[in-house]
Amino acid sequence: MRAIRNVLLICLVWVSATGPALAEDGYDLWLRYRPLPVGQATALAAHARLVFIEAQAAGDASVAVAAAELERGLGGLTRHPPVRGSVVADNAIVLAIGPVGAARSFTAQLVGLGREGYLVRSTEWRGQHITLIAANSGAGVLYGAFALLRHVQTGGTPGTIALASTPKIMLRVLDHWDNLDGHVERGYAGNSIWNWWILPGHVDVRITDYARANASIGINGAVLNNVNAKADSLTDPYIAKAAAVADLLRPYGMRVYLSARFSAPIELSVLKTADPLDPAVAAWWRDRTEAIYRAIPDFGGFLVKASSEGQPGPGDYGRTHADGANMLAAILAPHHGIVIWRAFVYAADNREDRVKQAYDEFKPLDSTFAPNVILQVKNGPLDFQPREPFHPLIGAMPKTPLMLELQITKEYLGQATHLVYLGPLFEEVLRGDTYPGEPHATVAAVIDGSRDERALTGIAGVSNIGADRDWAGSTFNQANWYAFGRLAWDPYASSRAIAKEWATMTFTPDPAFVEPTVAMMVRSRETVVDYMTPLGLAHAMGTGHHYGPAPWVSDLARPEWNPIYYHRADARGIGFDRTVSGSNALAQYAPAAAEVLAADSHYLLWFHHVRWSDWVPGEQAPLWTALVRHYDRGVAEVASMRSTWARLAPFIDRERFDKTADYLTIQQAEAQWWRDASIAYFQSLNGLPLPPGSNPPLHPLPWYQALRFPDAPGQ
Ligand code: BDP
Repeated sequence: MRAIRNVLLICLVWVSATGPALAEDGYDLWLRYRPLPVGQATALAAHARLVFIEAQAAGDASVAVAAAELERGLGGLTRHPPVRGSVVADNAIVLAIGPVGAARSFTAQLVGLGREGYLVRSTEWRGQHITLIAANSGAGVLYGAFALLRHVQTGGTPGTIALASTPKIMLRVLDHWDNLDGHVERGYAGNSIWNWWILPGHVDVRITDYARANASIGINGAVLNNVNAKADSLTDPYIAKAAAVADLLRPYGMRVYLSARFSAPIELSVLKTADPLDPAVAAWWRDRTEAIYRAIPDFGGFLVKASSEGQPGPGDYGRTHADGANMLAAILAPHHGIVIWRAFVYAADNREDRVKQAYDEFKPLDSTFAPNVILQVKNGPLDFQPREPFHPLIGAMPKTPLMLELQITKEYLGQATHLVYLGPLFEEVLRGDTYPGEPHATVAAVIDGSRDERALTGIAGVSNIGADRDWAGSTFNQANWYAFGRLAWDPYASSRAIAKEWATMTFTPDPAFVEPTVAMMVRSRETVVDYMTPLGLAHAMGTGHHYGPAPWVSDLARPEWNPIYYHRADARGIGFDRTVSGSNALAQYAPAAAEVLAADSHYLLWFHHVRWSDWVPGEQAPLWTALVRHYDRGVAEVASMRSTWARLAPFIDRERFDKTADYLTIQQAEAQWWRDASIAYFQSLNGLPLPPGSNPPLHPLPWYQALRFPDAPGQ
C-alpha cells in the first residue's frame, strides 16, 4: 500500500514538475496568457470582472470569439476568468459595434476608424466604470480585444486605457506555398497545416488556433495554396475543402484566396487553349468562380503567378499580363473579388539583367489594369535575398495598386535553424525612399496608398507556418510571423518595439531577459548578411535548396540561375556593374533614389563592380579586407548570440531554451561554413592573402564544393 502511495506521489510530483515545461513547446505562440505577477494580476482582475456584449453586437460571430478570447486571456493572466454578464456592472468590459450605448460618446472617433479599426477606452457608462471595446465591425471588436490583451501583457495599466488604431493597409495576407499533397514549397516547419486529404470531413482544431494567432496581429487573409499552383484546387472537391477552412477563418476576420493556375481550363476541361481573350476560356473561369462563390460567399479572389519561371500564362498566347489579369478581374468584380497578379517575372531567353526584367515588362502596363487588380511585387528585384534594394517598380506605377510581397519563411536566410529576426529587413524595405526629397514617397507610403491616394492596398507575407508543434520551426521564427502582421497593420511601426512586444509575450516580461533578447534579435539580420552576402552580394546559395554557400556554381542551364552571374568575381574584382557603364539597372529608379542607392555601401557590389584593391571609403579599407571583415564579424556575432542566450537560461522554460541553444550551435557552425567557403572561393580567384588576424578557412575549397544536399527540406 505504502509502495503504491509512493509511486502515486512520485507521479504527481513528476507531473507537476514537467507539466509547465511540456506545455511550453511553442504551440501557444505569443498567446500564452501565463499568470501575471500577483499585484498586476489583482489590478487587472479588478477591471475585468465581466464581459458584456451590447445588443447590437450580440450574435456577431467575431464578437463571440472576441469575448471567448478575453475570457481565456484574462483568465490565464489573472487566474480569474471574467464572466459573461447580461447587465452591465462596474468594471465590466463592454463590447460594442457602432456608435450605440456605451460607444455613443465616441461616435465621431468611431467614424474615423473605418471598418477594421478599434478603440479601447476606460470610461464611465450608466454610472459604472467600464473598459469599452468599440469598432464598426465584429472584426474590429476582435482586434480591439487582442489590443487590450497585448496592452496588459506588455506593461500597460488596466484602469486607464486609451487605445485607438486603424490598419493602414487593406489586405494583410499570408501566402501559403502549400501543395495539395501536403508538402510546403520553401517550408521548413513540417507539412502543410491544411490536411487537404481529410478536408472537408474534418477540420483540425489547429486551424482555429492559426486563425486566433492571425487575428491577434491583424492578418485578414490567407492564400491557401502554392503560387506554383495545381489546377485541381479549382475543382468542386477542392472548393469544398477550401470552403471548410474559410468557414473556420471567417469569424476571425480572415478571408480565403486561392492561387489559380492559368492553364487550368486546358487541364480540367475539354478546351485546347487558355487564351484569356477566348470567350470559351472566360466562360470556363466564370463557371469556376461562381462555384467558388456559392461555397465561399466572401472569397477574396485569385493570386496568379503567370508567365513566370515556366508557369503558364497569357504570354503563351501572345497576350499581356493585363489581358490575363483583366479577364479574371471582370469575372470576379460582381462578387467584389480581386486579382492579385504577381510581377515576379524573368525570362530564359531575355539577355537583359534579370533584376531589370519585371520593371521592363510591367512599367509600360501602368494604367492598363482593371480597378480590382493589384500587382504583387517582391520587396526586391531579385528574390528575397538577405539584402536587396527595394524593387524599382515600387514608385514607378502610380496608376496601378501595388501589393508588397515579403518572405516570412527564411528560404535564403538559414531556413529553420538560423536565428534571424526579419523585422529590421521588413522595416528597411518599408522605409526605402522612392523619391528622396518628396513627401509621402517611402515604400510604405506607396503600399499603404497614401502616395497615390489609393483605396485598394495590400501586403503579403510568404508564410513560414507548418504542422510542427511550434508552427514555424523555431520559437524565434514565430517572431517573423508576428512582425509581418504588426507591420502590415502599421508599416511605420518600429521593428524593435515589435520585437520587444513579442519577446515579452512569448517568454517573460522580465527586462533582464527581454532587453538582451531584443538586442540580439535586432542585430541578427545584419549578422546573416555579414556571414552570407555582405556588401551587396546576392544569390550565392546552393542550387535548388538555397541552403548553404555555393558562390562557385556556373554550370546551370540558365545564366541567371548561377551565382557567378550575380557576383561576377574574377582575379581583378567583384560585383555587378548596374551603373550606366553596365546594365544601368540604376536608371529604373528615380534619379534622386538612384543617387542614394549608388552611394550606399550596403549595396556596393549590387550596383558596382569593384577591384579587390579599391579603397572603400565607408569601410575605411580596401575591398578585399572589408569583405573578409564582414564575414568575420558575422561569425563573431553568432558566437556572441550564443553566449547571450546561454546566460538567459534561468528566465525561461527548458524546452524552448534548449531548442534555441541547439539551433544557435548549428547556426554558428554554418556561419563559419558560409564564411570559409566564400573566402576560399574568392581567394581562389584573387590569390590575395587574408588580412592580418583573419584565420584561413577550415577546409580547402574542393571540400566545400563537394558537399551535396539532395534531401534538404522545402525544395
Ligand atoms: C523563389 C522560390 C520558388 C518560388 C518563387 C516564386 O525559390 O520556390 O516558386 O520564388 O516566388 O524564391 O514564385
